[in-house]
Amino acid sequence: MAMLKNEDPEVWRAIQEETKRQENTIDLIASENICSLAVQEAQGSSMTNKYAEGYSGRRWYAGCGYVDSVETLAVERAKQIFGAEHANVQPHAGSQANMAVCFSILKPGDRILGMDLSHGGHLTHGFKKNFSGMLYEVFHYGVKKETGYIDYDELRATALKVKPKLIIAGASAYPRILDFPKFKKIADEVGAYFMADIAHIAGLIAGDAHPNPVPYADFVTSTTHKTMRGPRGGLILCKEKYAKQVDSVVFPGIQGGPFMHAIAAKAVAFKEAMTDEFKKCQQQTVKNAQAMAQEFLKRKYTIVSGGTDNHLFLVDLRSKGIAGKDAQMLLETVDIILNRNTIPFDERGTNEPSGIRIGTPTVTSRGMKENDVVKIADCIDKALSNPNDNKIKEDVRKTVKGLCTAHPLYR
Ligand code: DSN
Repeated sequence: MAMLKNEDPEVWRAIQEETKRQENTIDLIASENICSLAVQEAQGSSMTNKYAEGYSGRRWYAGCGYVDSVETLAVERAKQIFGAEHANVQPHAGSQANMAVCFSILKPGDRILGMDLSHGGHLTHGFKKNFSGMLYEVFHYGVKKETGYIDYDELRATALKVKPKLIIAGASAYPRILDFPKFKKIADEVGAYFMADIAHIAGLIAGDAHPNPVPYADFVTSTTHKTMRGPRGGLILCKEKYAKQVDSVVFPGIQGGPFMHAIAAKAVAFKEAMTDEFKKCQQQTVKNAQAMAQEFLKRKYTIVSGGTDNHLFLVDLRSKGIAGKDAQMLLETVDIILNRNTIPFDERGTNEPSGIRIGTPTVTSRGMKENDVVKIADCIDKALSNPNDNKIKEDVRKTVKGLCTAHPLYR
């Protein structure tokens, strides 16, 4: 970054420090990951200069030959990975992908049924301060109190009662397999569209570590930067019969010029996602989450639903006498980065929730295995159990440093 260093040392320094922070901390934020330097090179390329409103071969501007070729690569690779009939790689992020699908099939006031935010759902699945909650009449389903698994009976009963026009599967904090055939069956029964938001689990699906909703869902939306390990961005997959309406909502409906540098980076990430290395990493991500959840169970922590099938799990800290936010802040002091999270039926509310969310995509991308993540669980347990013991916290910091040094960000 010699040019940047010379021209804008303040920004250059902040970027250096951020890279160092990432190198020297254990990142357990379930929605984060480390994209390759090849992805970052594509993202930081001359394609950021190009306006390309429209789609490959049908642009409003001249000079689009090369950006056309990368968008075509990204589209074809996305279709191949997920077995989809149509892909739109232009959404700037997951929220725009969800907005585009909603705008393509719903009118204001229509009913939608999505997972409750406080049970693990996403803002764009009907939160009242999000476009989805403002424009549509929202109904929610959640998990069973006793098991932590989605209550499909309740979901079906609600669907039969309210007859939503759209049913959304997908979550930001749900540790279990999503039963896409079951969602589809309920959607068919009530004549609803079925959308699967796979933002969190797209990489797992690409790596055969979670079932694929594409054969069942009318629309599949995603981000490209979580388990998918690409640049920050969004993606829509759908049946061919919806292609035109989805494309015309993305552009010109809700977006202008696509971010061609990001689309180039998506193409690179999709190529990487077809490798054996990527698949192994996704499967290891799940094994690591399971090993870590098991370790917490051994240490008498409460894990929502008793474990995990995917890349994340939720620790209910109520029995440990520490709030989620305090745990998050305390762990940051020992270089472990994660986020507080509501647990289902949380009495403390969303601002001061009772749990933490732990995800293994980043540590797995760094090459960590079960024995490493068990050490991380030990570090977390030690820090949470001894919040005022500086000696123990110093030991934890040393262990974290050792793990980070042994597993550099880029290998
Ligand atoms: N904010 C993301 C997450 O952390 O899960 C979801 O978009």
